[in-house]
Amino acid sequence: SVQVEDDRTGLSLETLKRAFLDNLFYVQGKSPDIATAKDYYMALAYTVRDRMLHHWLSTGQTYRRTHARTAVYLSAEFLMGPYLGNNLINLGLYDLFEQAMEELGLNLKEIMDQEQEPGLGNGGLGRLAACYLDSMATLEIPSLGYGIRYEFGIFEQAFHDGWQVEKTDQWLRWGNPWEVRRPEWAVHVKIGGHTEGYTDHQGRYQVNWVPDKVVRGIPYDTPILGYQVNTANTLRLWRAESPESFDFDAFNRGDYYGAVNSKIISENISKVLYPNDDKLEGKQLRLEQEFFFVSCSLQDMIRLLMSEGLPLEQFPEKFTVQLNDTHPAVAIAELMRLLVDDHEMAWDLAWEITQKSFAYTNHTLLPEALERWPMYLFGSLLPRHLEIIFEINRIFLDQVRLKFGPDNERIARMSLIEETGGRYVRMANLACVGSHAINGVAELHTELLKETVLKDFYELFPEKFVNKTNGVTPRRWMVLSNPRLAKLIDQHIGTAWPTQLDQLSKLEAYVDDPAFRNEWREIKQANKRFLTARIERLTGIKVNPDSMFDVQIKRIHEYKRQQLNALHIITLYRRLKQNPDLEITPRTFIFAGKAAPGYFMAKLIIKLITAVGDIVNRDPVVRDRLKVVFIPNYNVTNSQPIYPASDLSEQISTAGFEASGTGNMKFALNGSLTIGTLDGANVEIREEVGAENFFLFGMTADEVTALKASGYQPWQYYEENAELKGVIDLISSGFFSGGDTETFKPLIDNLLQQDRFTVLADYQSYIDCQDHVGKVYQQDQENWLRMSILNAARMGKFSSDRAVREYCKEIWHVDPVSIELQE
Ligand code: 26Q
Repeated sequence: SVQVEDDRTGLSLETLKRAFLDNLFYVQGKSPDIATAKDYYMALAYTVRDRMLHHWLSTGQTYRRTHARTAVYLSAEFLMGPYLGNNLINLGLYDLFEQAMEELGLNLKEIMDQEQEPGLGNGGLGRLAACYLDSMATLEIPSLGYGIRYEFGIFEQAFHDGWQVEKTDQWLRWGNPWEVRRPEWAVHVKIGGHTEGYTDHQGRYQVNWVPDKVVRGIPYDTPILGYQVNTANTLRLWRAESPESFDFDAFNRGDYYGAVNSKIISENISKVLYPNDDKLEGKQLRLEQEFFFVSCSLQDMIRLLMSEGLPLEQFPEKFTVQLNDTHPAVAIAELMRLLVDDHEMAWDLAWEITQKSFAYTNHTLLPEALERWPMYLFGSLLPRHLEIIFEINRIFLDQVRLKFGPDNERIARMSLIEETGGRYVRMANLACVGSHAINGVAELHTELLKETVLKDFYELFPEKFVNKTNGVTPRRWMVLSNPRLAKLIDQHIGTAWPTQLDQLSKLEAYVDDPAFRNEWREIKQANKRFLTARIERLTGIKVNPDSMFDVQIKRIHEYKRQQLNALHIITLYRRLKQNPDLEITPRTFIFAGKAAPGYFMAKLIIKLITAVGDIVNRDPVVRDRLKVVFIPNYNVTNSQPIYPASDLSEQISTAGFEASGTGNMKFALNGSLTIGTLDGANVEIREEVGAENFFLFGMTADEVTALKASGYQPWQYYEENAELKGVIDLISSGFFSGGDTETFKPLIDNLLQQDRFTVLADYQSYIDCQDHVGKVYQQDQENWLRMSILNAARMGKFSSDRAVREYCKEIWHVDPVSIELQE
């Protein structure tokens, strides 16, 4: 008899095709003759999702049954990128589905292009959270990610006249097939109001928080598959709604408008992601977001603990909670409140539980990015938490006095409350005091933390400080995004490297193998041709795939120094104008990245780049030797074809300012060479790949500090360097702004007068290094290829699997739990 495979789980080609058409019919309500590209995407997404549910349910059951110790990643941002391709890779079903689609006359890649990625993060910090979820699932680590289900993620970037304009991101417009709404686990979150003291029946003093608003948090769950394992963990994102019963009173008074309006106000909390990733704006709604998702998540953890029949005292054995920067740091006060007020636990025990539960990752050294909230604002939203923070602070400062004596300046610096020039709650201080571990994200960054922003805390708690150098997932950033290179690697060193990235070192044996070298070169060329077509489609600009692809893609920031890159382009352009027959290495300069909408200087840097492109790309003298393109709307989707196609990776931040960087790792992994400063993880990348395979320039962090201490005078560099002066003068003259001398004046004035990020001081070193890069690319192609292979071969350390293993061993003390699929 004929055995028919189940539509939802069967894996034969015939079943996949039938299941896909069934989903198209029964979920989308379409037959192929009227189906749109979006319908095909949705039908395919459901077909893949059906094949994940066994993994997901079995994983949850196993964790509950075994009381598995769980790593919780609390993050205001998760920049997950598109799911479809990644899920197919992790299920091991990519090739099969590609064939099934082909047999239906469809193209898998084109269907994948239909996905609207959830842009629920700004950049590095949010993407790191996503890579860590992938690694935790792959390593079979019981884990939960908690965050916010923003209705509008990071804005979409468009251009008008070379300026960035922002459009709202409508990622949910077509529905999201990857999430499941779980209203049965909704929780209530209080906001505002006041506190009242009372004495309970046992004669103990208690505090009651009487809020003036309550919102309902609804969890939306997304399965996070591990690579080639049965584990499917959960990403749980909270949406804010109004409690059904909340405005009953208003309805009864006949105040229909008021009741509906209060619903709208509640929903505002999860409406939009704040697009700043550097400067803190003390916005009330932002603090409400942070508290909202933290309170929802902690209540949910307590529910899970109790549903396993475990007592509250076991919280730190069941969960270890990683704070992704200070954005969720109010969790420390909220857990204290839940334990002390709601569950009537003694303060000292609650504090022990709290400190045992939390660990804090810092992602920045920029003082203006450190979160601090005006005390009146904090107290008006979270009156009880402010009292709790005062009490934590009182006990903590006694501890400081005990160790250091009456050092009032130290006390003022370490206090959880800033009191000079306005009063603020300092979230980094709260995070340090309430956590048992504090980590930076690269070796240099951790050292600088100990010497600068967290020095006092290091002196008090040296044992809490550890380094955890960032990593990236090789599944998305190689297997999925660079399939040709992944296949070549498979053929030479086997297929274990995606989960044991150190094995890439076996590629070193082939560095002189002519056949392997040829294939390596041809794959890079093919990737460049593919990107070339994409660039033409997106920008209308035709670039030469044989030119060097010189790439800087990341958020636009003065400290990341896209403006330095622009000065180099103008330098080359001037050289060509002065000597049209000059031999130079043909280059395509590729930029992508968003500027925070309120960050004027970052937007001006974008305008400078597009303005230089407009001139250079059209000038016949250049004869296609230089091209400048700005790829719009940088996000995970758009970044994936760029890394595999790049020759040169620009990692040129002022030393001491980029905490780690993770793009730097994606480039090197894909065989791109780095031009970079000794900043963040660049230092460790250079150590791994070898100094001879890395283009180093610029001052060290110590030299930057020393230069500033000695009174940095940027205009002297301008006056003493004729080529630099020529470049700056050309911009000032209005050459790139249609004769208008005002447009770029703020940028130029800033460089000449302040130059906080020492662009002019590093200019010559950068230019010299770039001249060298150009020579090697042009005149020593064999060596370039060798360096490219060695870079990839030596990137094993930068897998997020290594990073997650270190967190597990040294901070979380969580062990893997393997999953058997249940019937
Ligand atoms: C804070 C308060 C209010 C509004 C927004 C914010 C906010 C949001 C996002 C502050 C900072 C961020 C993001 C920071 C970030 O992405 N940092 C990067 O983290 C990466 C992962 O560790 C590092 O590799 C980068 O070096 C670091 O810049």
